[in-house]
Amino acid sequence: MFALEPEGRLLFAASDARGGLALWVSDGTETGTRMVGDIAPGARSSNPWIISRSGDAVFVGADDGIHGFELWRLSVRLLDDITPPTVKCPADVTAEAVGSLGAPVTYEGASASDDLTPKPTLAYSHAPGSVFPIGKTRVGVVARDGAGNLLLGWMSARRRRASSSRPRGA
Ligand SMILES: [Ca+2]
Repeated sequence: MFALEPEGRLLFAASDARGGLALWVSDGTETGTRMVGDIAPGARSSNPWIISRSGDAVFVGADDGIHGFELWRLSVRLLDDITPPTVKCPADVTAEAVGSLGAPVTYEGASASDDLTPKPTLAYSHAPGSVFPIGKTRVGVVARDGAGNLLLGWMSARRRRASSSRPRGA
């Protein structure tokens, strides 16, 4: 256990079926007690070990299940951030194929904003400029803030056959 003063929070390792042994924070209330991120996703345990604090940073040793036991840095300011970013997806895009194959579709990227992270990161299931097959493709957009809160948004890109390749009536 590790007391955060003057914030009046307690950091500790706890285990539940959903997150394995993970890092938790509590302000002493039920609603204020929750897992901090999930360093080792799913039920895998990250076995966190709280080392020290320096200013806004808390240093934690933890195993994400991929890279072994490593040092992680948490922002105390971001511990209170449980609100995911909002994401604004561009309008659906329709582009014309060249011939019968798919072709790159360029679209304006999404934008995200967050209550505490100035620039949330954005990741796409199909990046702008990817080759899309003919037909409608759903594009997932994930916005992530500095505290690891995620929001998934969707947009669509439709690639239709080039008009000159459409079969004409006999
Ligand atoms: Ca946030």
